[in-house]
Amino acid sequence: MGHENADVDAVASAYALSRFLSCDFGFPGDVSREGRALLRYLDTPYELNPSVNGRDVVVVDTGMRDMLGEVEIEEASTVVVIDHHTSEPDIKGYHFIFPVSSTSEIVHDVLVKAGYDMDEKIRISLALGIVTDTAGLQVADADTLRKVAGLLGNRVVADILEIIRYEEDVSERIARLKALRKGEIYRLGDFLVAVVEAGSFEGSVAKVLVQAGADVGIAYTESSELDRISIRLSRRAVRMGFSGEELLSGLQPFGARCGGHPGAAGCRLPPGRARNASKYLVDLIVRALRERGLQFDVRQY
Ligand SMILES: [Mn+2]
Repeated sequence: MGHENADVDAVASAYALSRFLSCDFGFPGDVSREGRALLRYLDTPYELNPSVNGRDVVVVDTGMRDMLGEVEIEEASTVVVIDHHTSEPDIKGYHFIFPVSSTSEIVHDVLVKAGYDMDEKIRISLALGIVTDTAGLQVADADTLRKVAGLLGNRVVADILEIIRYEEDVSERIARLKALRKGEIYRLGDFLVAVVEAGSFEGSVAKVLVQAGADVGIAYTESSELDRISIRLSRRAVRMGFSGEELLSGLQPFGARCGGHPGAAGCRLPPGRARNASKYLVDLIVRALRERGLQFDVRQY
């Protein structure tokens, strides 16, 4: 079982492990669009919001209870967590955490050690899991690259990435364009933070803010049921030691359930809180920069 809004790494790991273990696989809540594209290619049945009562469950790509949504993991018989995120897991069970590129890389290593003969679908899935979790191999080291080389066979990366490409619909493109004419820009010395109310497609909107020049892009949506915040960081911000996942973890007082990586993270909050929580994120960034000894006035545009 992967995590909520399962990304390609989670889908690939869950699929490959389910083939290896001859078991079912599934995801809590929804699957990301890229994840769904991979599932279409795999063309294999999977469960959404599986009942885990009395079943043995391997949770992949997260160790955090909050990332399992409605799934009552406490009802499972045996729980194993396989993850590459280094945060201490709070899901009870057997933990196998390795600080490598992706969960797909861990699953790859398990299958290779077991002498399991991976077919094309497993190899392509795991390659995609590694490629997407390493920003298109940009942060993959030699060891990881060697594994991807083995998985690719005679295909090229651009070729397999076509599998998870999805057509952006017109409403997503409008949400991105609208982001460019609204929101607040905070200048903290030469560090720029942009905050926008997105309405939808927060991840996509936050990304466009960074592409347009922000060091940190924050996009939020408030709704009557559930608020969402997405955060994206420029490479420079990550190099400076900022982490989107870490920043969002500061939103626990708002009742936020968060997950992600240094460069990209997201959270869900009870309704009516995302606007203030986003402002609070700006305060956290201001504080973090000042703690580094940087002196500046906060200017807002
Ligand atoms: Mn991952």
